Amino acid sequence: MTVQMPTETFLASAAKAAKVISETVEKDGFIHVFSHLDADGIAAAGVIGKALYRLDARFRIRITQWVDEKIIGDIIADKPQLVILTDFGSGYLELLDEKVPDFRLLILDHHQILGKTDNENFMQVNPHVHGIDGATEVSGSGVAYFVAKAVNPANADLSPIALVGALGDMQDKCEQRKLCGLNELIIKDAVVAGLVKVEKDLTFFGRETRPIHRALAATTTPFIPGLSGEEDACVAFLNNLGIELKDGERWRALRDLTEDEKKRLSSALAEHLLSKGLHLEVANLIGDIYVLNREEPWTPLRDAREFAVLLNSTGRLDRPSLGIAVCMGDRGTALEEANKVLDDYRKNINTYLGWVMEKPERLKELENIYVIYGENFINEKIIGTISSILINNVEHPEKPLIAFAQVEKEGAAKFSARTTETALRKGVNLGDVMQTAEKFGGKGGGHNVAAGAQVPLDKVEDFIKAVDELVGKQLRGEQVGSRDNA
Ligand SMILES: [Mn+2]
Repeated sequence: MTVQMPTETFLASAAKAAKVISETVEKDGFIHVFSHLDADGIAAAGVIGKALYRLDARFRIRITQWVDEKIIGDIIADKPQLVILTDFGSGYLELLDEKVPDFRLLILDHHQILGKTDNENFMQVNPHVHGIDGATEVSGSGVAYFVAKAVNPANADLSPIALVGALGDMQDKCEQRKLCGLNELIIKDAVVAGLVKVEKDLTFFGRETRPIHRALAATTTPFIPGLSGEEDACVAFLNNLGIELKDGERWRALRDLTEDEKKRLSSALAEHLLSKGLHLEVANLIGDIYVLNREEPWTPLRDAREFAVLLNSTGRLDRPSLGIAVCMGDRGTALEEANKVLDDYRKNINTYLGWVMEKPERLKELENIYVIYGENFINEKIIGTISSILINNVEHPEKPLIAFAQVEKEGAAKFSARTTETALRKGVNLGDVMQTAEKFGGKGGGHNVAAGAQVPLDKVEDFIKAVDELVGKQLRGEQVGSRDNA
């Protein structure tokens, strides 16, 4: 008897899913693709979209924030022969089984699995089924990539897009911001195909292509208040440090800086953040950089992390089709438009972060968590980005951060929760914690490291209190949640 390794059984399930896709296309079946609206979801939709396009399939792609009644309604109305859910779905098995049990459904997801179904029309490719960590080892676009590659090995050229998705989901959690696990297989494909180079440096966007002040201004992970998005301020900041911007006539890029200059720069940044009341490990500024070397220098597509921000911006600002088109290869109008959306998005984030920092009651520290009160000022679709940014800057890294925005017309508050490695190691699992929204008439779930929830507006304070308590329990090593197999 041979014992199969997790990677093998995972890849075998991707191959099965690929077969379902190919068979549907052979019968000229109509395919509905639904995907999540963050960078990873858009990348996943781009990967599957391109694979279907190459098969000459009949298909349609929709991007949404949740698996909800709208999706169910679409499926029932249009009766596709196959439904593919990417980057979400595993948290909604019972809902789907209840509402659309007779449809052929393919779930390509990496979120924790909630509930059970033995419906034979449903097939799921999810790393958690195989004991692989979906929070850090493979993303939704990565799962989609393995399926696409099983459909046709030529789809290996979509590997950079899968890396972009993984970085969008902040899966670079291995030592020095490396991607690891199944993501490493994807990197290998991308490097072998000559599409990606991996380098180590300060993780500013455009280390070899942008003048240093512009690289600094373009960087959003970490977000640096007063510098991110503000080129003039970056010029002044670098001047103050005595770092020359030009070498003769030529702009200097990050790769041109001496080791000493880089050291000065990173400690000055740490100090700058501290002066804004934010903390940052200098080590977090240095790491693996994934360069898409076939992309034009100076564009946001050149650096995989920045590419992810561009995709995220199209999703968050209601233009996800631009992001999908870019993933599928459009370097014309769609890219041009997406660049404008990215600009707007950076401005929005600046505004929101400035707003949060303006008054202490907007970022509160409780016993076990931080809470950002976004009120109805912060856009609910951007609340996740804000929490992702600020979790890197909190004073006590063992405390997770939850942020919420109020959506008056839905009578609900939408929460986004993030945590650090430190808290994970101490046993925090936000996916389990957010699930407690159900007790307050809402819903929630996600990953151990990043999760979301929505609850009715009048239950916000109760929910926050419950989350604070649950995280406290997890930090003390107590079991939380009702899930049996996630
Ligand atoms: Mn994802």
